Amino acid sequence: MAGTIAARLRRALPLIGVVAAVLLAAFIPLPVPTPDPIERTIRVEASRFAYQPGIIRANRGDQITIELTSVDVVHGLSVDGYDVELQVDPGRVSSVSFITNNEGTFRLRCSVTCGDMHPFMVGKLQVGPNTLLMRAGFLSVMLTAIGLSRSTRLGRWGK
Ligand SMILES: [Cu+2]
Repeated sequence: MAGTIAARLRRALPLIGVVAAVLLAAFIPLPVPTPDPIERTIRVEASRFAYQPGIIRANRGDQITIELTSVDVVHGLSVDGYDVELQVDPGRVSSVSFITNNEGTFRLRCSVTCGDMHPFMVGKLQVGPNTLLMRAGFLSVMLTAIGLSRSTRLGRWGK
């Protein structure tokens, strides 16, 4: 009886290892060097119906100043997840400063109805390092290690 339980456990062991590796990869705090916060000014040009640049990248804790200009009609800019909202007349500059405290990807939206495609006038604010790729790499290393340890163990039993 005890033998069958042990055998079952032994068979389940690789699966437990894989599950543990996936959980580790998903939640382990990675030794990502956190860059010192900096101040940066980004000039964003609004036109119907896009922002240029469309993606603003920052690290957590940076002080961002967005200088918004418009080349055609009145546009706005608000950032999901942040208390940021500004409007700009064509040919003028409006600016707003804020600290990127929230990590993740946030949508920029035009807050002034500026034409047919206005709802599609969006951009992105990306805050923080992208650790997804590093986590995937870590996971594949772990799985390879589990696979190797398993095959060497089987080899030993074979003798
Ligand atoms: Cu607009």
